[in-house]
Amino acid sequence: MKKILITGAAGFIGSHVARLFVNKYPDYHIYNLDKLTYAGNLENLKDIEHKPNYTFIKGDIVDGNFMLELFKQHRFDAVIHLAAESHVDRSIDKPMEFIMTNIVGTVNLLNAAKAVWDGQYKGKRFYHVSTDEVYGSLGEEGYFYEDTAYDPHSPYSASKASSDHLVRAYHDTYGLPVIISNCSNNYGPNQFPEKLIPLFINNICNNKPLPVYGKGENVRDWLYVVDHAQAIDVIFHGGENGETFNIGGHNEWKNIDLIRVLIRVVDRKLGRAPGTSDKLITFVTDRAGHDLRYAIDSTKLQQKLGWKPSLQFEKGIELTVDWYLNNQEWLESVTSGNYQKYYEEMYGNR
Ligand code: NAD
Ligand code: TDX
Repeated sequence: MKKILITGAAGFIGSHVARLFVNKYPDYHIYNLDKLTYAGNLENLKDIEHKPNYTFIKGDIVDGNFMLELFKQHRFDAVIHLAAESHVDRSIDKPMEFIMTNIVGTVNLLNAAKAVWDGQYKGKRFYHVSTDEVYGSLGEEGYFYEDTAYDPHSPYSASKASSDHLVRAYHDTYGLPVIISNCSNNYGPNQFPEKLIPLFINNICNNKPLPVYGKGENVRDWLYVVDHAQAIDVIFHGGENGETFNIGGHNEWKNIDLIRVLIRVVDRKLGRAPGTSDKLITFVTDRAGHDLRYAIDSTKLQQKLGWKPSLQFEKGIELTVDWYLNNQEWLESVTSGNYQKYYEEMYGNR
């Protein structure tokens, strides 16, 4: 049985990746290693937590000794590394946690894999999940390609860029069998309500202001989270060591246009007259270092491994809004800290 360590699988994207792997590959054992920060929530995994091929381990990737001992104990065949501090605004406020988790934590994982695999790399894989933000910002035209030079602007994106460089360095220097993907903005169920789409759905429901940074003219390329999980599956199994793949939806939206779609869909589902929530739009001071535009070219992934996004954006937004409207308890528990209680009840002091 293949033993796969997925880091950060109590978070947004990680939970979708863990669900896909646990259900699709009964002959793999999935170990979810997560610190359970504010962003990690075991309720995201309720439907798989009792499966025989799934184990949760609470731990911090910043603790290098702990990571090494864990590797020695379980002798993982592969790592899919998603654990990170992931919110740009928090990185502007408090960069150090991003440096520790995203850079030091990644190096700890690389060191543990290197030590335990000890040059026996056949059948081994270290998959690092990264972001398109490492490439910096585009103007009105053009795309990010796999060989676009790195040019990060926020502490978050600089910490992810740094971790990408280190992962490649361990491949080039020690031969570690690594693979990297850089994905555009994800949206969908289970995203913590600090990111644009879930925050604004929640605020529209509660008639709270919608804080649009600057003029709302920044552009993001949105991908449904399950499509990202499927891309990770395809790359994990079909990519070659040392390769990079860009993942994106070819689905660019100016923030203000996306916000108007959200307002229209949420108002309709709540039985409000069209345009009711337009008045909630509130232009606020721009984010410092705010990247203007991200757009991914994922031709390599589509042509080489046959992946493509499965969902039209309109359908994805309907599914996402429905999920948040039907999961008010989840929203309350992730924002109130109740999930900590859930964790203690479920897992005690393990
Ligand atoms: P998230 O913030 O929802 O989840 C991160 C998870 O990592 C949480 O469960 C958290 O508890 C865990 N974690 C944080 N610090 C840890 C530590 N020190 N040790 C162990 N676990 C720790 O993030 P997400 O949006 O699901 O992103 C997952 C990964 O994908 C990140 O690496 C991120 O950079 C990347 N990514 C995200 C997006 C996006 O749009 N959200 C796009 C491209 C790439
Ligand atoms: O309140 C807000 N108002 C606003 O105008 C928030 C939270 C965001 N925005 C803008 C900033 C961005 O232009 O919306 C856009 C999207 O913002 P976020 O949801 O914070 O995402 P972004 O900064 O683009 O980064 C995301 O995509 C890449 C993820 O958070 C990263 O983890 C991922 O790597």
